[in-house]
Amino acid sequence: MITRTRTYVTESWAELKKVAWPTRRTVVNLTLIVIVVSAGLLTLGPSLDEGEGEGGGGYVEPTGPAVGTLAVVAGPGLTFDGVENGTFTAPAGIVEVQYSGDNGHTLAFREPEFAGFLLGPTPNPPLKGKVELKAGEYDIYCTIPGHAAAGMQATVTVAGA
Ligand SMILES: [Cu+2]
Repeated sequence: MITRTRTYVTESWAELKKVAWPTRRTVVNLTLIVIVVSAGLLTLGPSLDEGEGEGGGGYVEPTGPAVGTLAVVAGPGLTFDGVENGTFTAPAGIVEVQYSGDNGHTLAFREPEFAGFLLGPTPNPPLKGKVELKAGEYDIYCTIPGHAAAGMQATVTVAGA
């Protein structure tokens, strides 16, 4: 029994010596990588949560009363208010965009500051939403594939204050 145990210990020791143990430097480097990756995930986590908290698109409506409205009707056909590539006007300031008309259409802005703003698809809510407009031109369009290209888009001109 003792002999067997001794043989086992001797063989195990021989096996252990064959194992390529990582050097101290390798262990330190691997530890640093784990720490850096963990820190990165910790930093990334909250920013991902923020994106989801704002409804995915990240668009936040301006607070406060609207100074005017921008009423848009979907259709007939692939148009806004029956006009392909039409034009609208709106006052500067907080404007409530109102959407109605044919079913199966959306309304969004091409400007990056309104990324995530989306009305419809009609008749599903939201069919109105607020945007803060400055003097200049904005482009609205229906996001359903093919609709904007067919003319379901328009320029919104905002007069100077
Ligand atoms: Cu459409």
